Amino acid sequence: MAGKPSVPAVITIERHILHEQEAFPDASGALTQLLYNIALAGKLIASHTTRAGLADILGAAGHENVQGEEVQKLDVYAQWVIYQLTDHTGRLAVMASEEEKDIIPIPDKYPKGKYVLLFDPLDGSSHIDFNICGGRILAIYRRKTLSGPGTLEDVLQKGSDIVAAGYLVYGSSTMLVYSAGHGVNGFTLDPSIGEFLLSHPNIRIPETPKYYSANQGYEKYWSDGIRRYTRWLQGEEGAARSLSLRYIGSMVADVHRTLLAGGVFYYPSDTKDPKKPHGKLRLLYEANPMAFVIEQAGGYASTGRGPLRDVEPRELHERTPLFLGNRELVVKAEEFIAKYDR
Ligand code: FBP
Repeated sequence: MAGKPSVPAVITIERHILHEQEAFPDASGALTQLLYNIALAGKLIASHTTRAGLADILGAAGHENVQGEEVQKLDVYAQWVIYQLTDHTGRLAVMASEEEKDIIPIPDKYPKGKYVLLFDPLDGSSHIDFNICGGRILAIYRRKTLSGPGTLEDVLQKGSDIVAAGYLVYGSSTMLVYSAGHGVNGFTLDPSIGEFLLSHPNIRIPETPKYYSANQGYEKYWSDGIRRYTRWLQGEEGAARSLSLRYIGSMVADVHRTLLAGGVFYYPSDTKDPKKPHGKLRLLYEANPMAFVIEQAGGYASTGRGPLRDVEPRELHERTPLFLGNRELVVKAEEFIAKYDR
C-alpha cells in the first residue's frame, strides 16, 4: 500500500482473534464470535463501572446469592449483559455463573452450540463502591454431551479441559486479558473509539518475582505450613530473599498484578469459617480460569497439594484453596504444606 503512515499497527481484538483462528483451518468461527461477544459485554459493563458514582448502579441489589453473599446492583447488571449477549447465538450449549444457584440453560427457542461458558460476572463487585477495581472472570469449554440442551456434566469439567479463559479488569483503564491456549494477550479499551486494542502482546510472568499477595489478616486461621511459607516469602525460614506484600482483596486485580509483576497470589484453606473449610474462592468461576491464564504465561497454579487444574469438580459452587504465580514460589508452598501439614 502506497504511503503507509509510520504509526504503530492498530491491532483490534477482532483482528487478533481472527488471526488466531487462522491456525485452525477447520475452525467454525464459533469460538471467535463467542470471544467477540465477551469483549462487547466487557465494554457495556465498563461504560457502567466508569460512571458508577453518577449512575444508580452502586450498592446492594437487596438480595443474597447462592453463596449467601449480598448481591451488588452491578453484579445483576453484569450477569444480565453476558446472558443477553450470548443466549441466542447458537454458540453455547449451557452457561453457569457464580451468581446463579443452578446451571443457566439456553432458552428453548434458540439453537444449542458446542461451547460451555462459565463466569463470575463481576468479581470484587463490593469494592467498586470504594472506587477499587473489580472485574469479570470466565472460562470456555467444549461440551461433553453430544447435542441438545447442555447439562451439569458439561459444566463440571476439570480446568485442564479449558479451551479459552480470561478476565476483564475495570481499573485505571479497562483491560481484557485472555488465552485460547496459545499464549496470553492483553487488550486495553480505548474509550475514545470504544475498541479493545492489543497493548500487552504475549504476556509472560517475569522470572524475578516481586510481590506476595494474601489476606494476612487471616493468618491465625492458617495451618502451620502456610504460616511458615508466608514467613519464607518475607525472607525468613531460610529464604534467600524477601518479597513485598500487596493485597487489594479483588482477585482480578491481585492476579493481574501477579501476572505482570511476578510473585504469588494465594487464598488458602483456613479455619475461619467451618462452613468454608476449603477457602473462599470458587473452583469453576475463579480458580480454574485464572490458573489457565497464569500457566499459559509460564506460571503454575496449585491447591497447595497439587496442580489445581487436575481437580475433578463435584459441585457447581465448590471452593478450593489456591496458590498461583511463579512456579518456584508455588512449588515452595507445596513443599511447606507437605512438610508441616501432614
Ligand atoms: P466475590 O466474587 O464474591 O466478589 O468474592 C471474591 C473476592 O472478592 C475475590 O475477588 C478476592 O480475592 C476475595 O474475595 C477477597 O476475600 P477476603 O476479603 O476474604 O480477603
